[in-house]
Amino acid sequence: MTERAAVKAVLKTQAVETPSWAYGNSGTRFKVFAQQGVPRDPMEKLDDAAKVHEFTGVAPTVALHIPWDTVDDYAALARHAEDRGLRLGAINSNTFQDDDYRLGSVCHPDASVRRKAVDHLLECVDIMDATGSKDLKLWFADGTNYPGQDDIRARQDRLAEALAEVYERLGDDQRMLLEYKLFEPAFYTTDVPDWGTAYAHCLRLGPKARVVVDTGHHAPGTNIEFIVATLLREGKLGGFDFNSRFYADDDLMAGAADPFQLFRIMYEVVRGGGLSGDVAFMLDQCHNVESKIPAIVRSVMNVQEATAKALLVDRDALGAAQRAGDVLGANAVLMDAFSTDVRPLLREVREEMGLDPDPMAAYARSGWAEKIVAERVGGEQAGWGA
Ligand code: PSV
Ligand code: MN
Ligand code: MN
Repeated sequence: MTERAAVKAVLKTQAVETPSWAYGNSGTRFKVFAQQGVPRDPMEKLDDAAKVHEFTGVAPTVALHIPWDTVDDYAALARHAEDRGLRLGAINSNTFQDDDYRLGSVCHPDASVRRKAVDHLLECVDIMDATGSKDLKLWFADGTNYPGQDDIRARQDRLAEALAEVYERLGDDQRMLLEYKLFEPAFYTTDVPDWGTAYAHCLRLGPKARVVVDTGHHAPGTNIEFIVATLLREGKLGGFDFNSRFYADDDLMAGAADPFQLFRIMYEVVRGGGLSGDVAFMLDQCHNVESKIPAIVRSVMNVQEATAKALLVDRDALGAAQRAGDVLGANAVLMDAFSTDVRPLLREVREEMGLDPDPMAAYARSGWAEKIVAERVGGEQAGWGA
């Protein structure tokens, strides 16, 4: 196989998971701009996700968020997905939208609130059993706003206890993915603020617990690819929530703000064997002012482009330059790959997969956008402003 053919073979097997909440209306704390034709229920979110997969060929799974995607029959929802060539992906818990969670959920000082939160997490595992989902994705809004508000160490103990109970409930082929976030909604301490805290908890829990890297959840200037390299090296990288940011947790389209950073991350993934392993590549974005389905198609394509460039790095030449201490030579090898226009290669990949080489144009021609505007009235909000 030529090198080009090998790169194309990897790209054909890539899988990017799209989030159900990206298909619904969303906004900022100031305003949710309702768009026409957005899904009215979880089934319609899957119908839209099926279009993203139909035109990109590499988005076969959809993450759910409970209770935003609550249905009576999860097995039926999984069948609805299967009928459209999709599978249900990670189940995302929600312990941040109930009045009881004002002072936290699994870290709350009151044991009855902690019980309620853990019960919700256990219910999410029940849902995984019904949907066939492999991953439980946990993000906690827990934290404090003022020094002295609560005991930082006691909150870690409560967190560990809650995670251990949920971990025990996981089936043999189910995993717990723990996500960290520097700040927001808490502004003084956050209980899982960084990869080190998440890693420490996952390490104690065991092999089924892994860390999720959301690219929007770091301080400005953080070297995310270093975190990725370290977690992969330790066998603890569970997956990504891809999105891009200019300031904080902006949740813009992956690869829009800083394609070079996405390339550097994907290079460490390739370097660490993360493409052929069990790392989940998820999007976690909101499309507040742009059309949602094309924005998700574009994001998937941006991840593909970064991956293609990462695969094109001449690793033999890079290694030789690194061993020789050739700083500029090594940097040039990496930059050559980043500067390559991989769009023709990806067009070929799509043609060989029986797809239109231009997913954005193919979606626009498909008539789906007009159909959903005509047929769907009163679409739902994703949950953030709900
Ligand atoms: C909140 O910051 C957040 O964006 C986290 O990244 C979660 O993954 C997501 O919401 C869904 O709960
Ligand atoms: Mn996230
Ligand atoms: Mn986030």
